[in-house]
Amino acid sequence: MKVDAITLRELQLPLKHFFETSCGRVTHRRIFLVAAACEGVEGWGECVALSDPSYSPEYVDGAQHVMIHHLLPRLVGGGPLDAADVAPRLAKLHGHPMAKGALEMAVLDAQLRAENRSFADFLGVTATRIPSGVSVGIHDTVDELLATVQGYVDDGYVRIKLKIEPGNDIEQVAAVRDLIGPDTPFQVDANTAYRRTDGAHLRRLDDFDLLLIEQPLPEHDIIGHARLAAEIATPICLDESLVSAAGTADAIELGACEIANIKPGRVGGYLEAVRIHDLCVAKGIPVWCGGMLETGIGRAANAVLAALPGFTLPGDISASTRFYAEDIVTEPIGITDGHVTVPTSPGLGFEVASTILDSFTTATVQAL
Ligand code: SMG
Ligand code: MG
Repeated sequence: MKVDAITLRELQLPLKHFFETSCGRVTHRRIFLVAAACEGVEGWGECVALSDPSYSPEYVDGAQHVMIHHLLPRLVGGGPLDAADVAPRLAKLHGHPMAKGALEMAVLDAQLRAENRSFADFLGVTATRIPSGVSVGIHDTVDELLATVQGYVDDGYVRIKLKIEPGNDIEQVAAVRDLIGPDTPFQVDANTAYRRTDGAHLRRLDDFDLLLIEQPLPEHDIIGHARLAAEIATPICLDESLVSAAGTADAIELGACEIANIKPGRVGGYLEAVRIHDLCVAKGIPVWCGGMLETGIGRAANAVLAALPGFTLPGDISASTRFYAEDIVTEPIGITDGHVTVPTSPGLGFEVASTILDSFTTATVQAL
């Protein structure tokens, strides 16, 4: 396909309730979308970078800058392309998987729409629904936390994930486990908040029968995660550390990654996400699909990816209404019996509602 034009859009979406992690508190989500016009069809990509580099080195302004000044000239300089050409064309440019992944996503969406083909068909998935888990932020009080968790249990979510950090961990985990009972799948996410010396403290989490602890240590500390995996019984799951299939293979070999959180945006796009899925299946490592507070655009595509057979644990693919009062797609992701229906419409599985989109758009850049 020939890429005729690329439009970058920025949106400001207020969160229904603040979302706090050990990285900080988010009250609004700055959403960065890429629209690729290719031979009469339009494809959309959602860049998962946050507004500041608190979760990963990438952030919205940086992603836009690198896209405009470095990625796009290389991408279109090579002539017509399809989604599989995006990563190889950009490979000489280091890093920036979130910006690269958003471009690949837009091209893939356009390509599938041009072929009148669904992402589900492209991936060969057969599951029609996937289990839905919810990610719960750090709260000011345990009572407020329990009220929030009870609400999600009532909504039908099949798995609870709780954000933790030093000082907001054992007591909160014990209270939530007590509330949801022994049978509800439960996991925690530290977003790099602990250090190698915290092994004895984190071992206390072994009492609560958690599915996993996600990214306890800093992203580059693969050896530290391997040592921690030997020290505690709760399985170690990596999130921030995994930015490529090659790095994931190394982390698995070193014993640092007993479970993998796959976020397409974090690893450079859906095609690399599939490669990580395939690698983990081959190595016997369970995977699940993470979330980055995406709009219905990213959520729909994630719901298709998570229907691949290696995704044996519920993902952070909650309803569109979990974070936002309004969504920018025509059919927001909904939960029925704790499950999300796998979208099967042509493209990545969503239709953008242009009037709602326009009402939240704060900036538009004609990048190409
Ligand atoms: O989209 O449901 C979602 C958010 C899930 O907790 C979530 N994401 O580390 O896994 C994670 C966080 C990253 C974003 S907040 C800093
Ligand atoms: Mg995480």
